Amino acid sequence: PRRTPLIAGNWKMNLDHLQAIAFVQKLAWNLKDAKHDVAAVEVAVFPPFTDLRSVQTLVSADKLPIAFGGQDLSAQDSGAFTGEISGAFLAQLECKYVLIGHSERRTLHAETDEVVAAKVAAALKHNLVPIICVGESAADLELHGPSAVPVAQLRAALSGVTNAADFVVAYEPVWAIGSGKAATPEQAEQVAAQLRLVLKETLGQDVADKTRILYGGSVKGSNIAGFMREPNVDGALVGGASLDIDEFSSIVRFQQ
Ligand code: G2H
Repeated sequence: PRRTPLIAGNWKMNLDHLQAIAFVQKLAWNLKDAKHDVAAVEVAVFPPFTDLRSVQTLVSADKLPIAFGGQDLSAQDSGAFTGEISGAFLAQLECKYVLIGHSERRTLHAETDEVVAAKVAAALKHNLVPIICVGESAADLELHGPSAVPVAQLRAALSGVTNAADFVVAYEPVWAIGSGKAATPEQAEQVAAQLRLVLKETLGQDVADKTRILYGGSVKGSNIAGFMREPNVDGALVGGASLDIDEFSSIVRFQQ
């Protein structure tokens, strides 16, 4: 089954709103220059919350072929939750996607599988497409092998999901994040195939066939093509290399 590849740039806590505007303008220019076909490869950016309004304004004014989303959301809709951002707010800003359960949220903000599942439900409620991030640490890898932890995390995240839901899975081995030491395409494929089996078991063959599974962890222009050749890898979640306009553009053009 054909799945449209997705190249997603997770800016993390980088690029203020002026830098965000400059970046999106340059990215749009590069895509136009390369006659980029979004039907062939979808491009998305995940700026800090404070940049989203600027990105939305640029994208909607010029109908740019760039999707965007938040790096997190609250499981709640509104109320006394100081510092939190609701899925309703993200949807109002025309976010298409939202990252959920990134390893930095899981480790630095103690997000459990239950919290992740609640956030997935909140995203779907507000018609956002969750990008559910899963991945094992170096210690997990040694103790349980490559796919046990990501498989368990995905099962937990999907516990409240219905058959019709549109979502994306991102496999990001924690040992490969920001380390410069990416997984091999074969390692990524092995886990992605296991994750697709989970999709089939929990939500059926159609969902397993249509759902995109991304690889993340030290993706760059020089290694993207190898990942994209794998049958179960449908794109990439890019951190550090998504902040460099030339590097990110070369990742988007992985087919050339
Ligand atoms: C993993 C990834 C993007 P990087 O966190 O989500 O970051 O590409 O810097 O390893």
